[in-house]
Amino acid sequence: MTNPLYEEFFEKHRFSEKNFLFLKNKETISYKDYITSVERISFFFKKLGLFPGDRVALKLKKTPIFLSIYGACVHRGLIFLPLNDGYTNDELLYYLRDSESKLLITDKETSSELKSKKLDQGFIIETIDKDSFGSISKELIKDISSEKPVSRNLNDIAAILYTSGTTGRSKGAMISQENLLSNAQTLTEYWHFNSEDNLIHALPIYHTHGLFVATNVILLSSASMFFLEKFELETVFNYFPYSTVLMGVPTFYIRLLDSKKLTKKIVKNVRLFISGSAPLTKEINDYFFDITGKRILERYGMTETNMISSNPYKGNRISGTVGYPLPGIKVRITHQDTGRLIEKGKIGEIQVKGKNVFCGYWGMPDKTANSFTVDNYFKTDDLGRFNKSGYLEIVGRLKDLIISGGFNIYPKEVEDVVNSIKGIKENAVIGVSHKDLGESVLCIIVKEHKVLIDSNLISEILRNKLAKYKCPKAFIFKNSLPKNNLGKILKNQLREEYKDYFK
Ligand code: MLC
Ligand code: AMP
Repeated sequence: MTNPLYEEFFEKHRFSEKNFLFLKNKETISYKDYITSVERISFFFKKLGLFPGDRVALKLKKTPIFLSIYGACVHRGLIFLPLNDGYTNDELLYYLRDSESKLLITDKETSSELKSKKLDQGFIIETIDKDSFGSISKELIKDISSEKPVSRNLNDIAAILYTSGTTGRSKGAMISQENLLSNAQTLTEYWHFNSEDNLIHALPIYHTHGLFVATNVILLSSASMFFLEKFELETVFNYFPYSTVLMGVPTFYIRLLDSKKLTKKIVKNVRLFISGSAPLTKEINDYFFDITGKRILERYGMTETNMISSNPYKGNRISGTVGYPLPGIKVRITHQDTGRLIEKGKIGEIQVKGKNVFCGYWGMPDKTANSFTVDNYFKTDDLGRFNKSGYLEIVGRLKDLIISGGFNIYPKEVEDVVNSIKGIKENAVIGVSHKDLGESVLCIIVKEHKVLIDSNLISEILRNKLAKYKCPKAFIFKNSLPKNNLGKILKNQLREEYKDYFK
């Protein structure tokens, strides 16, 4: 019986007294205790009647038990399906129904709300609170004899991560054991992770960055993490002297640079600063280097592909680029209309092939087929080029997507909700440059004639339907929107007109 992911990430730590997590309240969790909780939860899943391949959805705050549930799913061959804890019930129910999840693990508040509205049909609910109390916690104190992990092979699906689409419904990216294992092995080696490392983990753990890039690399290299509930500037500064690596989105670095506490001395022990999920400007990267003497390593990835490229660990890290394709991963640039390969240096769509690339969208064979070329390259919808030294530069996106503080927001999803509000004739949602978040969401609205509706009311309606990070930070009312001859809204014109709005 084998289960490659369980063996590489979890099983080997079974007897290790080493600290896996350092928590803010000064508590620590050893690898051994972590694996015990993983196996107890796995046993609980068995008692619930779950079978390999069943989907287990999580909508929980960031706590250590989240990571135990991840391990338990791998142990039991279940498909791990983490969700943003800020999702509204509408959003949550879409994911549960689309994935046909058998189990939802959430906080008591969400559970009571779903039950009281009779929305808990078709799945079991178990609870965990912020303080790790709830129906699952009881299982953690039970003494159970350990069981062997369920047999799995590298092609089996280990997780589904939902990613929104420019059009239509959100898609569940099916990620196999091989996708996760191969990428973690590559990154561990490329970024020189070892058991002496202490990573500051301040990212959310429902996205590939905080979950798979950060956590898997730590598990594989038997290193430790300072496990923060979220990015808190002061706590991060307190941890710097004891840390060796920080992984973050550009907003982390923008906020660090805003503080006078950032000095060469405080980051003396940090061997590596990594940035990804959104573009890191050359200015921020160079300024960080001026202040700290350390060059941030920028890398590029996607939910569907895990990590694709990285600046080198040794050698020149070039700001404004995302480095070389990672070992074993093929990256090519093709003409965005014809799909033909184009000359080096020219801009086109970035396409990717390798063991890192996901297995398709859950229940969407047509969308899956459309996302791959005939020779099996994944079409990223990102625009880029290779510079003369072979470094990849991302220069734009074919998809209408806003990346705010590392979170992806699809304008179409927000526009549809705004349009559904009575009294609104039409609207356009655009991303506008923002000092802290990189880009932020602006909504330009045309109201029906003589309708009394203001931004407070619209904002309130949106907050009931969409996670907060998707909600526009400002609304502008106009008499009309600029359009071309075919009636398509000219978003570029709007982006240009409002480019300084958040400055
Ligand atoms: C929080 N808010 C945001 C936001 N984060 N709004 C827009 N964009 C964001 N990124 C909202 C909250 O809902 C809240 O609204 C208000 O802003 C303040 O919330 P907060 O909790 O205090 O925010 P803060 O802690 O400041 O969070 C900002 C952040 C965080 C940048 C630290 O968003 C973050 O950790 N982002 C990382 C995202 C990430 O991991 N992406 C990886 C995706 S994977 P209100 O109304 O209540 O005030 C991927 C692939 C790859 O992209 O390559 O990695
Ligand atoms: P997601 O769908 O949340 O996984 O987001 C993936 C997208 O984030 C990619 O397709 C890119 O558009 C963007 N992205 C990730 N890393 C970088 C980076 N270093 N620079 C620019 N964009 C990035």
